[in-house]
Amino acid sequence: MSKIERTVGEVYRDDPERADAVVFGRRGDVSRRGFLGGSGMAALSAAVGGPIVFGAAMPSGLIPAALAQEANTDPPADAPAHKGPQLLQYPGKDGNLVLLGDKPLAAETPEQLLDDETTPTSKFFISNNGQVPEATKEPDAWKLTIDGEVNKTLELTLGELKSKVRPVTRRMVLECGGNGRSFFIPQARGNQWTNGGAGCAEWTGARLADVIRAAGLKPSAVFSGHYGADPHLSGDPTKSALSRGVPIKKLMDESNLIVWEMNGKPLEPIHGFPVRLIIPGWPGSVSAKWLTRIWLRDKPHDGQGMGGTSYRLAVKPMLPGSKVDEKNFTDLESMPVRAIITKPANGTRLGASIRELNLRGAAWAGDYTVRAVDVSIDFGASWQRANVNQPKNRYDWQRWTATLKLPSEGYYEIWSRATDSRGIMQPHVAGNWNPQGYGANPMHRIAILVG
Ligand SMILES: Nc1nc2c(c(=O)[nH]1)N[C@H]1C(S)=C(S)[C@@H](COP(=O)(O)O)O[C@H]1N2
Ligand SMILES: [Mo]
Repeated sequence: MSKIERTVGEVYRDDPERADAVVFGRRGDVSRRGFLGGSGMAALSAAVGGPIVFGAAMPSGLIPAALAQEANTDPPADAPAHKGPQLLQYPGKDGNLVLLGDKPLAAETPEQLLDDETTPTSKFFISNNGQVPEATKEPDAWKLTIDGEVNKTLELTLGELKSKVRPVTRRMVLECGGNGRSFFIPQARGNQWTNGGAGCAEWTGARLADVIRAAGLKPSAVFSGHYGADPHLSGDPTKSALSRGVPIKKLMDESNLIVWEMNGKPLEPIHGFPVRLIIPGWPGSVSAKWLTRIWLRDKPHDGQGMGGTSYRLAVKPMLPGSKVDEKNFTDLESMPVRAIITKPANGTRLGASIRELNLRGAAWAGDYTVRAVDVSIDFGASWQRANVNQPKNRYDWQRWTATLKLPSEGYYEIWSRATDSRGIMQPHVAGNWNPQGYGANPMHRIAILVG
């Protein structure tokens, strides 16, 4: 590595604003800043490993994708000093999930591992708020309670539930409410998910609405509260690790399932064995694992993870770090639209003669569908429409493909952005900052080097 290469790369990591000023022009001289030229281009090209083919279109303020990951994310405090993320070693996982947190356990799937139509369990992300409960030896004896604003409390075992219903299988996205959090500047509190706090698996179980109807929903029921068997991190038995819920309209959605199989096999212990909820489209935290109870309530649920700034967005924009006014917050409901490039991987190097790039990815949009995915090879100066598949069933993700021409050797950034069925599109950068970092869905960018 040449001296300048190290310098610019390091500066981008340590002080992106200064790096931007160095590369794009003198700080303060706003009129001269904007696009990359001359010496800035040379320095940046050296840092990213090759000439930036569409450098003339590169806007200032943009941390190159080749340098962005390190610039944005702090590794866990006890991560080894070497470069690169810490990988999770866990039974049933393939050793390539990125560890984001230890206690409680959280690990994400790098975008390039979300390249399967159906996400294998071995690659599926993990998000916990408490301890992992010990796996029961008698799954069919597991007790479920439906109580509160119902005509009669329903207590049944998983064995009874399985024998009473015709199981339904659906391929549906499960996505952590904090997915995309690492893209907030300044950094928001919590696990620093990139785009990999999501996966799309085949879930098998009973329709939740049928079970609730069997208990008889009273007109006074307005909200649910979900409980799992995982102990609080502190071990305090009077506290729950997580207990969230949804309004009745969402609860009774026919896509919601009480699930005992994932990808055709009994749930893995870490994914909620023997039984969990899947309430697709909304923050994953409403899909309680190790499910023990659904409490029908006559007011919005106030369990662990409800209220305050948890899983909530600011209604009016707030200044990062400013005092929180709880009245300015509302629950995050449908997850925002997102497209990811799953092939090639960020940082892929191609042979010097390659002039065509086949892209593949996935897109999803909470309660909505994806109307379009666009890709750009020139920092958003022009866009090309991708081919987007239909979902297999509601809440399935939509796989997409596109082919781009590469005019010459050099460094490229490929950007992808999706638009949902309402016409809402992913923004360039994470907007609407909030203290716990929900709702970040900026376009996905990958760096590609040809030659
Ligand atoms: N009982 C219980 N259920 C839970 C959680 C938890 O901590 N405890 N985490 C939730 C969160 S925040 C998410 S994103 C999803 C993640 O599901 P997974 O770990 O199976 O991928 O589970 C949800 N269900
Ligand atoms: Mo989550």
